[in-house]
Amino acid sequence: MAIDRLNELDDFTVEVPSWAYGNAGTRFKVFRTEGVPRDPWEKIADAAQVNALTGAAPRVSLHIPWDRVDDFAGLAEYAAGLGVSIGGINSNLFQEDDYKLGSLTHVDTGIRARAIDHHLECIEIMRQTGSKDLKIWLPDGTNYAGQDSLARRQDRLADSLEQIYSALDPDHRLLLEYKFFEPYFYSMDVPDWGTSLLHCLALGRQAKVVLDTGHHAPGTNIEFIVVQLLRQGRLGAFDFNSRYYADDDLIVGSADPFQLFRILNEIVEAGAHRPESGVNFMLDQCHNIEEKIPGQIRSVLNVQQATAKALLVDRTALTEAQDCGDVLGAHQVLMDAFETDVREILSDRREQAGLPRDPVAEFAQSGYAERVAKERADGAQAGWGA
Ligand code: PSV
Ligand code: MN
Repeated sequence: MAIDRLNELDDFTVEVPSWAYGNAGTRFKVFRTEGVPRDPWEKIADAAQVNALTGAAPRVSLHIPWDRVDDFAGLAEYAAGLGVSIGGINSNLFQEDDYKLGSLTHVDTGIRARAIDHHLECIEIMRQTGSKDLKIWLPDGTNYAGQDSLARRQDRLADSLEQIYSALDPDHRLLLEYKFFEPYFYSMDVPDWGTSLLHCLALGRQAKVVLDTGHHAPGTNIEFIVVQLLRQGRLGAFDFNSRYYADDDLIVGSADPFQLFRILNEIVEAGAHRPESGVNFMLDQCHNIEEKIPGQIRSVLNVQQATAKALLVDRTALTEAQDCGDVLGAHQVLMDAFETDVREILSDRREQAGLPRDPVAEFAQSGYAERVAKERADGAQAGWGA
């Protein structure tokens, strides 16, 4: 077992989403939780707790307009003071009446221009916050066959993306996320990794694909998609979460830890866990019924554990077994790593780094949750759409 490779975890980090700290729910009910942040500043303060306790979550993604503030440079400075930086800037094209029939794909040039302008605003926010990633999830699609021309929608999308891409700075990236259904159910305009990749290839080197683990049909072999995107140098980022049914947005590694391991095994095999690879390991989750900060800590630890197991895989033995057709032998090498309990080793490593052995327990004892519940008793809590 490749124990010494665990040092490669030293600079393996996970980006957390600002929206994970606000209230969330389903279309049936959004539950309120005491102490939930009321604004982006408080969301960042909560995210900084996750980093302080895990040492592995130094960036926070923002969602615009939810996280719009008057002073973005000030927000980035505030974040830096708490030991974190601003990560990806997520645009939002899913909450405007104008976008009912499409945003970047809309037939009306005025509405398309509005959607493009929103991205120009996001790019300006990137300049002010030092963020390098513009993340676009396109919620456009149709509900009925024949409702619109699938081909012309692609043409309009390509043109809109080109206008956004040309506004990027040379060190910016455009990250295009795909999703096979929802909010539309007959067709989505970026339903799969192939469509996202084709648009990225047409745009240029600064365009990469985002793989959200909840955005595939059941049974999809996600690690295969990871391999293909890495082979093309076009895997820009993950939105990690877990699903049982659809886009459940549950804690990463909770529903299917083996799938998470298989994904990270391909990542490690390709060396893409290293920061130089440019793959941004982000979370995209909602904590509807569980406490949010502990939920985020658990998520970071789950990704770290799966990565540790992937690093433990005896790659020499694996290749040997694979090359001589030893089917069960090769499978066993992988399972040996997956079945290794790495929790104590990771606690030891945290302790050596001056971090708590058990970040979840440490948070519970810290009194932070009780303190913010009092401080934030008044005012409107942040949540879906705010
Ligand atoms: C869409 O389901 C999505 O995965 C996109 O990344 C959005 O920005 C995000 O969820 C909002 O949680
Ligand atoms: Mn996502």
